[in-house]
This record gives sequence, C-alpha cells and structure tokens, in this order.
Amino acid sequence: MTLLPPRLKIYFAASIRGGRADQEKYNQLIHFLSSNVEVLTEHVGDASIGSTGEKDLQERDIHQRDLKWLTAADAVVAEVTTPSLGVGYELGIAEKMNKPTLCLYEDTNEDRKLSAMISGNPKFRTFHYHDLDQAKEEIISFIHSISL
Ligand code: 6K6
Repeated sequence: MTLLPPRLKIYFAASIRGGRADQEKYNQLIHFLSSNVEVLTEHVGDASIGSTGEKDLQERDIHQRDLKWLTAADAVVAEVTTPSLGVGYELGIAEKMNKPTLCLYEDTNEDRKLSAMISGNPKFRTFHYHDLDQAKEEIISFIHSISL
C-alpha cells in the first residue's frame, strides 16, 4: 500500500463584514484551491454567509476556531480586494507565525488602492490580477514554491 503525501492545508482569508461584493470570486478561488490542497475555511466563499457572518456560532467561538485553523495552516491565501479588518488581523498574525502568505488583489479602474501595510510588506507575496485565471496561475506558482 502506498501512502499519499499529506495535503497542504491552506487558510483562505477574505472579507465577510468588510463586504460581500466579491463573494462569488472567493467561491471560485476556493473551488480551484480545493482541487489541489485542503482549504480549512471553505465557508468564506459560501453565498449563504452575508456581511453579518455565520449565524449559528458565537463570535468568541468564531475567533477561537479561526485562530486554531490559522495555527494549523501550512500557508495563507488572502483575497484582499475588499478591505476587511478581520483579514488584516489574520494577515498580521500569519506574518508573526511565519506562514507563507499570498495576497491577491484585483486591479480595477475604481479609485481604490491596496493598503501599503500589505503591498509594502516584504514577507507577503502580493499579486495584482485582472482576471481570475491570472489569480489561479499565481496560486499554482505559490503552492509549488511552498511545496519544494
Ligand atoms: C459572527 C456572528 C455572526 O457573524 C459572525 C462572523 N462570522 C465569521 N465566520 C467565519 N469567519 C469569520 C467570521 N468573521 C470573520 N471571520 C474571519 O475573518 C474569516 O476567516 C475572514 O477571513 C475574516 C473576515 O473578516 P471581516 O472583518 O471582513 O468579517
């Protein structure tokens, strides 16, 4: 019997209360990631979670559970186009835990820019994309870089 190598565990972070305008994009990225790795936070792409978040968990439990998953993760992929306090908080913790981190940001013509605290952080791999296929290619390259 051959043992399969353990699947990489990815913590996918994206806006919930910061706004759900990009939820369908999160869903597609999570779906894509899931065919290659284990995504610990699939609920982030769930269309049934609105900007108020999950209804059947206490806030303290959500915080505790998410920190446990972040600790267990091999790496973090964050979709950072919609600014989110929670994602910024998770990224700060990921940095302190030395988790390899990819931040994906969709360049639009709108007058909004990514925080310099993310784009200026040399510990994060930040990638600007115009369509989801570019984001997916970057994800594959990121996963290869941490699987070496
Ligand atoms: C609690 C009660 C009602 O709604 C909630 C919030 N629900 C959440 N469920 C799961 N993960 C959450 C929740 N709120 C924040 N997070 C984590 O923070 C996720 O992992 C996201 O990456 C990030 C989103 O932060 P906000 O500030 O945009 O909500």
